[in-house]
Amino acid sequence: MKRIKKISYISIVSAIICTIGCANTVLVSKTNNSTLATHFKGLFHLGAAINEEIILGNDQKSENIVTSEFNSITPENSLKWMFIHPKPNTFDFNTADRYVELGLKNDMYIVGHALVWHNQLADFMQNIDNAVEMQEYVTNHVNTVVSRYRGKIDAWDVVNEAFNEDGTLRKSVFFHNLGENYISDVFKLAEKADPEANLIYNDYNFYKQEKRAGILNMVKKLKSSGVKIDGVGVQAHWDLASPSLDQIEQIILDVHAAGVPVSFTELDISVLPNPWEMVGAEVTQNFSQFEGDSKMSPYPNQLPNKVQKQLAKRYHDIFQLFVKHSDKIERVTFWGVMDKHSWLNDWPIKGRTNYPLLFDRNYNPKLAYQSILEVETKQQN
Ligand code: 9MR
Repeated sequence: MKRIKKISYISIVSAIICTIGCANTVLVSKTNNSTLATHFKGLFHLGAAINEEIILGNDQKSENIVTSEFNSITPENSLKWMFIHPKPNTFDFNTADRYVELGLKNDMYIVGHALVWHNQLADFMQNIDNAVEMQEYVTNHVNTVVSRYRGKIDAWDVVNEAFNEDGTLRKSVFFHNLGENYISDVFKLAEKADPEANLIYNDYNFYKQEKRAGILNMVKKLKSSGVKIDGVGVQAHWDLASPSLDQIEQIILDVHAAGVPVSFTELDISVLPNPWEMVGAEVTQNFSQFEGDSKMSPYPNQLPNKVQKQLAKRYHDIFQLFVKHSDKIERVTFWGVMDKHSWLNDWPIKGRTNYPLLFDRNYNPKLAYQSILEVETKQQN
């Protein structure tokens, strides 16, 4: 079954290549039957974030791609606090349980995303102004959720996006109530609930030197005080030009120097205009005045070949760098499976048509998929 699917991918990809020409030396046609996961096997896990439709079995085509191409999954939304713990004493594990089952059934590296994050938090948590109450809720949340999946979820994004762009701590509701030690306390709670799980700090805009330094100082402090932290998650919501390869390499080197492996946890490449030079993933930013502006969504029907090739080259270059530093990289996860479902169609401007992933709106692999498979690995099968 899988083999048949793979052959059809290859013929589609070859057809695309023939249509647009093979002049670009990067895009030599593929001859072996690798999947993304097998191609990078032994170097790093290859993952995808999956939405609720996939988890619940309502999008069989995406599920087939996920189970044949990837060996790791992250829940795009389904394990976030607002869904899993909506009221003080109410937990809802229906979708989360299905997510974990899917990962176990397919022998995947299962990621939990995310335990403590100021966004997509339950309403009851938003306005707490009492340290004791906050501590009780956080303790209960981490204990209950992590213990439930002990031995099943392999890695947790324990704390997500706790830093400002200048490297200071974000004044979130957690910081407000618990002070700066809340991060180390949450890591300790997570370790207690599942001593074997990989515990990750996850954030965006690591290419900004000040932010990176703030985060990595925290990582070093945790490590030197004996708190278990097993890695840093670099979200990697990038575009065609930024960050530069040098900047990405510096991220890898600096995280490694802080003493932990790096995972690229939310990789996608926007191809749409970004006139404010705004990158990263601050989800509260609002640019509604640009909605419906065709200059801001120039490819409503299809991605021109020229841009398709730019995207493929960009992914190729990035994966070449990942292979070069594979000894420092644990996992690379795409933030979604196919373009139609990407959050980038609605951020930072709603209703655009973006093309950031490896599979197009018809579930077919794009040139970018092919270009990644053409990256030479040190341990080719
Ligand atoms: O992809 C997620 C999207 O469906 C949600 O609407 C959004 C709400 O905050 O969160 C998106 O995922 C975010 C992830 O959980 C954390 N890093 C930034 C991601 C993109 O916003």
